[in-house]
Amino acid sequence: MKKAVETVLPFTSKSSHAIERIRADFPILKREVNGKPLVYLDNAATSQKPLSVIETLRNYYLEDNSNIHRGVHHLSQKATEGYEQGRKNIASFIGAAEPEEIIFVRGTTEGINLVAHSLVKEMIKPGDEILITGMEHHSNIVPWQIVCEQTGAKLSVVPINDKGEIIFEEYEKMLTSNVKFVSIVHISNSLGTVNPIHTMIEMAHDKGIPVLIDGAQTVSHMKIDVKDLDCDFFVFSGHKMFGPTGIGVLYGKRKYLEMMSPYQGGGDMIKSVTFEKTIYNDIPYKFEAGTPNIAGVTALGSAVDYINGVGLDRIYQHEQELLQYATESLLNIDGLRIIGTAKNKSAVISFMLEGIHPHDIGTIIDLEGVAIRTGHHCTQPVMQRFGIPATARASFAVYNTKEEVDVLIRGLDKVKKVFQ
Ligand code: 7TS
Repeated sequence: MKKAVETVLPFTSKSSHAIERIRADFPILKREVNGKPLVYLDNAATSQKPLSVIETLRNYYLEDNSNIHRGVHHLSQKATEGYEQGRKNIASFIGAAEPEEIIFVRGTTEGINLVAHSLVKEMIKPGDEILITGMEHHSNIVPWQIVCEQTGAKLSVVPINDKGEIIFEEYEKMLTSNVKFVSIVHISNSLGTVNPIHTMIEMAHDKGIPVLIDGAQTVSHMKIDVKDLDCDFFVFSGHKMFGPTGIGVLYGKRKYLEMMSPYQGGGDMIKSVTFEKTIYNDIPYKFEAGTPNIAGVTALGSAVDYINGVGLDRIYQHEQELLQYATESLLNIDGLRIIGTAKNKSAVISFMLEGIHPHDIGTIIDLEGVAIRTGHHCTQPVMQRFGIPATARASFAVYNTKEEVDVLIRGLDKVKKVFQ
């Protein structure tokens, strides 16, 4: 597999050369939108893809396309190799004890649903509680509501403060013996809050409660070690970490994965089938029924190589600089309010402009080639908490620059002029 970043350059925001090298890896960043150079600030929704990932996809279909785990012929072996290499890459990327603890799913959403249905639904009783926080994405709310509806359990929600931080004393109080499962987001996609999950996991474990972490906004921005965190499950999506859409990861501790029921039945997830009885396959295959997204996993392995090539420490440092610069620049705009002012934030900034609907901001700024997200960001309860219908959101990745922040600010000045 080709590494896209071969030379390590000194990497700070002042080192525009290093960023230019990274930008050159992402062909889409060269395109224009509405006659202006694209300024892509919607990375929390999905990241752009480096050429190495695109080439891996292309090469897979050009050279190796075949089904996996079931053929002795050369192509099937090559395809299986690429797929299982993807699993190994992901396992070492997040510090899993073994590749068997990595289950490939469609994305964060499917990973959470899998745990909800194959584990929690089966162990939870009427009167038990599932605990989440007030800043979850809908995909970490609705699956639990479905489980609660079907079992008579209760969904409890830890409140957040005006900065968009978890109220810790409440979390502590709410971790009662009724709670049978905790599912929390690491980084909020609408507020940018980075939750202190290490401590939160420890507190839940002190009471013997397993914990799932929604890492959708984490893995391409911050180093994760699931062994060090000691989380029981960790889920994320490939498309937010420079990989393709339609592929995601569920990490689970072996002891849980082994006790869980299969999520779907079909080919590959079995050892033997008779009409009387089916013996399920070992993990991870027990959870990967049917032909999986072979190209997606292979290319995800390549995305991991890409991130490792750039280095997560340097990515984090650059994005924090962008966050600080963008926050200061935005706050210079009269009538601009930032929603989500936690002490520990990722480079995601939700904001409102007094008297202007976020959708109008998004539409007008698009004419300047700037892509930001507007709406509730699939976190309607967060909007309700802050008493707002929607926000405009700029979210950054390693390839973004301070110059792009300046384009955003100039665009917002134009938006204000239109509405004056
Ligand atoms: N959890 C978080 C924290 C997310 O940000 C998202 C997607 C998901 C779960 C669901 O991920 P999926 O890949 O299964 O869809 N967040 C966003 C967003 O902020 N804008 O579009 C998708």
